[in-house]
This record gives sequence, structure tokens and C-alpha cells, in this order.
Amino acid sequence: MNEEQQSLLLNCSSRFPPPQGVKLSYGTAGFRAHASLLQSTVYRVGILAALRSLKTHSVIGLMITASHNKVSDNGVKIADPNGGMLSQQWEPFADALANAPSPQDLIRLISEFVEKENISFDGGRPVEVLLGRDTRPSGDSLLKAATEGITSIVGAVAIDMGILTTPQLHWMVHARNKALGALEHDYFEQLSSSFRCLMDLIPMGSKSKEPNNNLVVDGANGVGGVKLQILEKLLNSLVIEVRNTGKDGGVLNEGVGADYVQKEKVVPRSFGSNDVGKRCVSLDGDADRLVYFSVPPGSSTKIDLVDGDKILSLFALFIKEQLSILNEKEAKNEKGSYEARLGVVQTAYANGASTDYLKQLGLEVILTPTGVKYLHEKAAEFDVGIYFEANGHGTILFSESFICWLEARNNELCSVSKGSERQKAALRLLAVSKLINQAVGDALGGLLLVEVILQHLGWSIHRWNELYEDLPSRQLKVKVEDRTAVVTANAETVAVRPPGIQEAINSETAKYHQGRSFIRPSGTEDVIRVYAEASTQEAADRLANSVTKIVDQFLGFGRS
Ligand code: NG1
Ligand code: ZN
Repeated sequence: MNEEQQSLLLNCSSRFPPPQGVKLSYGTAGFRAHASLLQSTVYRVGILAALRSLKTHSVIGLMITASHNKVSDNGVKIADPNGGMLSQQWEPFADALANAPSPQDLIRLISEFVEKENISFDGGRPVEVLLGRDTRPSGDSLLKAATEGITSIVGAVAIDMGILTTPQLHWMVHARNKALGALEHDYFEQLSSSFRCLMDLIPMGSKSKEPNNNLVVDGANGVGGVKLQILEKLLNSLVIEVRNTGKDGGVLNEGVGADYVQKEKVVPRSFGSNDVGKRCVSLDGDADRLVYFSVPPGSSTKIDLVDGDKILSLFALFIKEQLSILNEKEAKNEKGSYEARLGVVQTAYANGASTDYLKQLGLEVILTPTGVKYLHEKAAEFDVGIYFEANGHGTILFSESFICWLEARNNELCSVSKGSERQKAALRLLAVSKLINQAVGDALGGLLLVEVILQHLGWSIHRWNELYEDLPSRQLKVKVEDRTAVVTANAETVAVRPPGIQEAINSETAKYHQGRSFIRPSGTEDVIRVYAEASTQEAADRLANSVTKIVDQFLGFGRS
């Protein structure tokens, strides 16, 4: 680093002192904390984004959001050149940067890292970092801190893309690095045109007699509902009522949103007995998650939840059907047929009944630790890899080679059997690959794909929910002195530390029919999470409570 660069960093960073007595960690999805603690962290992540951009000679994204957390929290995460999460190899550097005690330490760290990574500052053309933020009030000043961080690296420029959903920013980074249109308008255009294409390809016979085009959306008082209202105008065929847009005084994620609905299994605010039987969907605060639900007759608060596992199952069913149409009969012996590898990826939070169902479909099911960075990585190993967390975060990844093959196949079929079922299947798969975000889980693309598949199959939300019956489950969280005392293995299904805790959990779980339980430290909150499943709700609740007590005995000082 030359002197100009050093003094620029010194001047800027002294205006962003790190908070005292707080240790920050990049966690499951970037840094998250009370917004008042984050000025310095976001400034430093701005520096990291600029360095990542210099290193990769690509556009990088920086998103300011704390997703489903309280409105008073905020957070920051990086989108890598392919639009995915920051390379895990850079996470230790992110942690070190965020926790460097003084400007001098910060500069030393950066100098060493730049040398080790061979990052050059005189690359000619300036490198770009795209910035986005959700609707949190603290977002504006944090965005300024990020901009200062980016511009304290010579040769890096910050481009503010405004208030966005998290997946929109990831999509833009992905598109820009492929030299494609990467503005918000391009995003809406791609989603709406691929949705219309899929709607046009619905077989006449499968359309239900009374197609239900009405959807009620809980926008979590965040950014997603507002963006969906813009998108709806381009769709022509869906009637979307958005509630909890944040414009009517509601608070972000408070009693609303996908996380609340999935964990509490009750209606969000502004929903109730008048909604019995309607198809409803909840987004989270930054619109990278979605869960569907309906209000059963006679209820005003209880819901029938259709979670991420069921969204995954619906997608898997549809994709599997299209792949088998493509490979049908005469196609088998034709030159160029392609046995696409379809795989699904879940975490230990996936309901046991969903995993059984997917296996019955003959699918390869892989389990990874929590956090989309792990799921995404595994899904990318397939030609078509579908991943979802039970909480509704997930997407479908298509390999480049499969997309190329599909495009060639479609052209070929166009000339020999235009309009055939096989050509339509190829077109549908191509449209799905454009509708569903290839960078990260996206509630808007996910919602449109669910809607089109339900229409394709002629299914109501009830029919969809009957794919399999969820095993009753319960999630709790336990506040402990040191959550890092819990260390897990086997995709978080086993706690290997503290010694003896897994044995205690096992002997408790063995008392329950269809019992399953595991614990893990949260990557976004200072808690240990407890998950329990059993044959009845009462039993799942009891098992979760007993495991909570075990955690307390081994580690804790109280439960929330
Ligand atoms: P943690 O706090 O590590 O459990 C939560 C979710 C993850 C993921 C991240 C990021 C659960 C149990 N965990 O992580 O699945 O979505 O937030 O938002 O829902
Ligand atoms: Zn989110």
C-alpha cells in the first residue's frame, strides 16, 4: 500500500471507532447487531467489499439489512461476483477487520492481507461496489458509512442502488458481472416475462375449472410488499392484495412476516377469520424468505402452515415432471438426450415428513448445516439443485451446462416437433431458470413460481398442503453464557460439545414415538436453538422443554 492509500485509510477510519466491549462475527448471514453498534462495522465491510472487487476484478454487492430481526437491529453482508454469499475463505478476514481495535491495527491488517492475496491497487479502470438497503430507518446513515469504507480504497467506487430486497441486490451483482441489464427495471422485466411464459405453457386440460388467481400477501412491513405491488402490474394474471406494507404504521417484522408465521404458527397482524380458506403468503423483512398459509374454518388465529419444506416439495415435483417429459419415449434413443441430475438440499430443521416424502419421490436428499451458503454450495453440484430451509429461504439452481443443453434442445425441437410436450418442457425449464433467482433465495420469484405451478397442476393450497402431513415440531431458544460452548457435527444433528450433552438429549428423545431433537448455536442471535419433533404437538412441546432444561443444566442461566 502506498502512502496516499495509508493516509486515506487512517483519516477515514479514525471517524469510525469500533464499539467497546463487543465482539462481532460474520455469522450465518453477515454481521448483525443493534444498529447503533454498526457504524464502524459497516464502514469496514465497505473496505472489504472494495478489496474483494479489486481481487476478483468484478462487481461486488454490499447489502444493509437484518432481514427478519427487530427493526432496531441492522446488518451488513457481501454478495460475491456470482451474486452468491461472500466466499467463506474471506470470513476470517471480515471478522478480523470488524474487531480491529484501532486505525493502526486496521491498516496493518489490510496491508498484510493485500500482500498475501496479491491485490493490486493500480488496475486501471475503477472497480464497482453496488449498495442496497432495506427499509430500516438506520439504513441511510449505515449506507453512508459503507460508502466511506468503499471510497477509502483508491480505485473503488460505490453505486447506490437504493432501497431493495436482498435478492434484488444479489441478482443485480450476478447480472452486471455477466454484462446483462442489471437495473431494477431489468429484474422486474425478467421475472414478469418468464412468469407470463410459464402461464402461457399451462396445458389446457390441467387448468382447474375455477382458477383461483387471488393471493393475499403479508409484506412484513418491509420492502417486499412494495416491490411486489410494482411487479404485479406486469403480470396480467394474478390479483394480489398486499397487507402490512409498512405504510400504515405497522412495524417491520413485529407480529408479521415469514419468520413470525413459521415459528409461531399463527396469523400475522391484519389477517384473521375473514381470511378463512384464502391462499396467503408471508414474506420476511428483506423478502428473501416466503411461507404460505391458510386460515382453517372456525379459526381466527391458528393457521395451516405451508413452509419452505413444502415449497421445496412442490418445486421438486414440478421439475421432476418436466425432466421426465423431456426424456420420454423416443427421446431416449435420440442423440443428445441428457440425464440431468436432480438433487434436493435441506437442513436438520426440515420436517422429517418432508425428507421422507422427497426420498419416496426417488430424489437424492442432502443435509447441510444451517445457512444458505452451505445449502447453495451443495445444490450447485447438481444439474438442477433445489434447496430450501424450512423457514422459506431457498431457490433452484441450474448448471450452466444444463442450461446450454436445454437451449440447444429447444432449438432442435423447434424445428422437428414445435409445440410438442417435450419442447414445452424444455421451454418451461428455461423459464423457471429465469424466474427463480440463481444467486440467492428470493421471495418474489419463489412466490411467482408457486403460483404458476399451482395453476399448472390445478391445485388449491389445501391440495398442496396434503402432499404429506408435517410431524408436529417445536423450536425454542435458550440464552446461555457462551453459545460457542456448543459445537456440532454431522450437519448439526449431533452436539459434540459440551461433553455428555448429546447423550442426555438422546436418552430424553428415546422416550418419544418418532422423537427427534437437536441443538445448535444460532449464527445470528446470542442463543442456543432447540428443535424437537414427535408424533403429537404435546409430545414435541414436552421434548423441546426437556432439551431446553438439559441445555440450561449444562450451560445456561435462563430461557427466553
Ligand atoms: P440462525 O440464527 O443461525 O439459526 C437464522 C435461520 C437460518 C438463516 C439465518 C439467516 C433458523 C432456525 N435459522 O439463522 O435458517 O435463515 O437466520 O437469516 O430459522
Ligand atoms: Zn431475510
